[in-house]
Amino acid sequence: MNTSPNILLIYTGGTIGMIKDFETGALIAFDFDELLLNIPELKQLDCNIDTVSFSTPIDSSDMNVDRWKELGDVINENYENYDGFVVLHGSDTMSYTASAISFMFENLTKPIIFTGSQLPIGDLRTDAKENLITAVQISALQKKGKPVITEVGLYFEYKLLRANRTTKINAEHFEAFQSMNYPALVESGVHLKVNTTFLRTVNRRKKMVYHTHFDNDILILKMFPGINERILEDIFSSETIKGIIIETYGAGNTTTKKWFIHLISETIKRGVPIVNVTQCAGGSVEMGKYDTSVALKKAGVISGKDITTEAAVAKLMYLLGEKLPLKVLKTIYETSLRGEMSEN
Ligand code: ASN
Repeated sequence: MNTSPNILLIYTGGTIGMIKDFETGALIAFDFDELLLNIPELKQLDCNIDTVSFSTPIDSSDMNVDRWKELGDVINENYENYDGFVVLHGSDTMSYTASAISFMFENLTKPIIFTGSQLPIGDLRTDAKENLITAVQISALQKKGKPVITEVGLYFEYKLLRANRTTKINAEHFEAFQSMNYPALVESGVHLKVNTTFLRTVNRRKKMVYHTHFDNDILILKMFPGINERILEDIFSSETIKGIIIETYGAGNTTTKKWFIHLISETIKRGVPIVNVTQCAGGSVEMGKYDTSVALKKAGVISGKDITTEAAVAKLMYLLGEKLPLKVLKTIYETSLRGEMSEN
């Protein structure tokens, strides 16, 4: 009997599977079978790999809520039949999709590993082969017949990171992602070093719950000195917006101008949640630490703590989709659900 782990490889698009369009010179997505032909090494791995592809592979800049669901559905429908999942995805929005998938799957007991590459798989200097082969290997890691990784991870350039802690920080280097506020889960050198203490633990008795209602009526607002009152009034008065993320300075600071604080508190009073996330790559929002954020706290702004903007977007869409009363949404938002923020 073949007891090797069964892995489902899902191709959504991205540079990893692209070729040059001879007419325009631009990179376009191509057929998944050709991608596999470029990596015969996959056959040598000690696992059974099945593959499935988006009918039209896309550049990840075209990802959206419907496609997150399309991807989630593939995983959900195959959840019982596989020991692990590897998702090939463009790097540009990989952190957003992987964060969204982490919220979609509650009580995950299997790995969902995202990977991609900076250079197409057919390129001589490609980083795609190492990324893909190691991502598959990691997804197949087992201890006593059970998967070692039981969360959504992102593997790129020798590191497995918790996906909802990542940000794409480089469009040039092979090391394209960073996780400033949480250490690597696995490091790939001569050996695969699993940092067991940082892995998410699971309660296998709890049933996996698949959530699909993501509400994208949201906005990210980045603070900058000189931000314009009239423009903000126009935007905040929109009836369409159901949630706002403000990217603030440092530990969660904004201008203390009266009009701004008034706008924030009136918007929250209207029932629109506002989340405070820092513009800094590392560190945490601490409302009340400086005088400049005391008023935000009083107005009922939600603390995003040390969450990334990518995970903040996915979490807000997820919780809005759950149609919770504002108070409950605030409490749940400030709680770590999938390891996306530190507890304190
Ligand atoms: N534009 C590509 C994408 O995100 C970038 C990549 O995959 N490296 O689909």
